[in-house]
Amino acid sequence: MGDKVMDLLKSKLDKAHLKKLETINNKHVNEFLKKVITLCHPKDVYVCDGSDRDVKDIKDQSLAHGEERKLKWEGHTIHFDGYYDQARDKENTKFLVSENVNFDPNLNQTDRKKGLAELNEIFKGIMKDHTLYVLFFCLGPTDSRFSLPALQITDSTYVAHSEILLYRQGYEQFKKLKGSASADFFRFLHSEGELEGNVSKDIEKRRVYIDVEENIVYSVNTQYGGNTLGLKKLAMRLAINKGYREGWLTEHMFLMGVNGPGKRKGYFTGAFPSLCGKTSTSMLPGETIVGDDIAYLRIIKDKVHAVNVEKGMFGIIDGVNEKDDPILWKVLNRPYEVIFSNVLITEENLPFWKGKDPHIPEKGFNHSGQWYLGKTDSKDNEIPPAHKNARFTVSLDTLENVDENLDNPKGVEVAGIIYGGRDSDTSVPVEESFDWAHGIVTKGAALESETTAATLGKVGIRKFNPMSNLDFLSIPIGAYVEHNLKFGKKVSKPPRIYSVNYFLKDDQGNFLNSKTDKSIWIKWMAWRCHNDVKGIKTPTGIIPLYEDLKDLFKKVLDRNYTQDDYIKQFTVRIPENLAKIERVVNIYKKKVADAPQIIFKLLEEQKKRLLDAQNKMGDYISPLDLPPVDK
Ligand code: SPV
Ligand code: MN
Repeated sequence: MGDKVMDLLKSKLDKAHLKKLETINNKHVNEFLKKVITLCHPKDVYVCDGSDRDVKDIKDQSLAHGEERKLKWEGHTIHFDGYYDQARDKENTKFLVSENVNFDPNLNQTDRKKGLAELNEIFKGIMKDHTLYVLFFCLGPTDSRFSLPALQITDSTYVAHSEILLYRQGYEQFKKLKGSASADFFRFLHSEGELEGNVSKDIEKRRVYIDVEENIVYSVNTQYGGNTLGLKKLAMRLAINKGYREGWLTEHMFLMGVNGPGKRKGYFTGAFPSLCGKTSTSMLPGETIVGDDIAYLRIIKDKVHAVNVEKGMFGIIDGVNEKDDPILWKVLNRPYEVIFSNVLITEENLPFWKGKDPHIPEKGFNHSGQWYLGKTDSKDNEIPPAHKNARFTVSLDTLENVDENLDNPKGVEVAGIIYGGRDSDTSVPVEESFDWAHGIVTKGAALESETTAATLGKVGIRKFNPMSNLDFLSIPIGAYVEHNLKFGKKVSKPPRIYSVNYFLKDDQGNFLNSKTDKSIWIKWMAWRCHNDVKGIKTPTGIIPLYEDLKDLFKKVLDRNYTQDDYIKQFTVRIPENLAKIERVVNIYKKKVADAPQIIFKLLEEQKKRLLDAQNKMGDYISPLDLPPVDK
């Protein structure tokens, strides 16, 4: 068997590439590659060992194929995804589930045998005109308890190049696996399929199928990063399942350092659905970034530690501007290595996106082809210059605010966990939970958010999204919540849990917060974690005292924060909070067969506190009328 595998590989790979595989000497890698070659018939095979030479080859080939084009600044390139391939395709992203397995009906799935047969058909001969790239990466820092080796096979140089920017090289780690009896690494197979004008043509055969039994994800006939970058949201689904079995967490979270008085720094993770301010929070001025999208959390010596699974950023570019995003601005407007996707190329060969400049170009080239102001698509919708979900990809080490612990194998100790969503009428801008279980249930598991452009479909509809992780769950929702609850109970002093809401509006529909206020909420949370400030107890948690915020606004933003603003932002909205509890309880009752009882218990207690307060003080309670807490 082994010999047959090597014979096939010898016939398909030239000597130099074969040698790179032989050095790794892993039969699971070889067997998987043989299967893929036999199925997909690539024209040739490129094995990337992560060396500067190989990395350069891949970037050069991406330009030569036209998957990326050069922009004006050295190092800047642009890639386009097809017009209908601009976001994660939730409908066609499915778990492959074996007949006898009882899988949560809330998670999109298909019969494993049928799914594999369908993939077999779709992948057959699909790479006949393409080079197949084999890449080795490591999820999490290398040489760490958090490290997970990952093998990416793709025929897209854009995917390969993006992953080189986004993930740590794992060739050395694969060498160390030598002789291991099991295929204890994640595998990702991607093909962009046939191209037309450099974009995937057979979009109706776009599939992302996840096989948690074998730790393999298949992605085909798509290019958009969220569907194709194996180590991003595809690996996340596998890692959630693995962490569940092994007692650790994979979360849709940024990870950042928040500077307190003196040299004190506290680390926070934050889970927000896509397009809700996750990246901009992790990039707040004066603080440091470890990661902006995915974190692994493990317990080390009675403390919760976290790492960034990635080492780069696949960030949303919409709205990025010089004033609000000075650090990103520099990277996006000087000669750094950046892959732009789905922005407009102007006549000066510069990228353009909404928010870059008030002056909108009259014409250019974008994801719809040649573009001019007023151009409409087949459904008569006006095509904006850049897609709302247009992105930039950079390595975090190009950012001047990158945290010193990015690659620390131990990760960083987590002081606080934040949950945030797009919520126009219910939650206050920042609030601390009473304890771990209260936070996990009422802030994490009860999270809702108004939809955005990061997935295909309508925007502006309130959606249930526990821990912002619903799209990526590979275990039943109830089990996932329970797993979170248990995780915090294993340590004597778990991180504090917060909610934030940047999207609260008044009755007239005006936002009650400005973009920069985020800095204040995060500083307040850091102060709270160190017992520097007291708070006010409301039926739903602990909120800041006016004086502390006033002090922080002055110190951090040099702004006078008025009591009037405070009252508007921190008024407890009882009817909206009650309605939210009802919605969430209903979902857990009707849809989540395995919902732990504690969810109902804690939500019921919260409801009772809200009703008591309503009886005494009415529907809308000013924070000034509520009592401060002792600690
Ligand atoms: C998100 O949508 O949450 C992202 C981008 O971080 S994607 O890779 O599409 O998931
Ligand atoms: Mn994300």
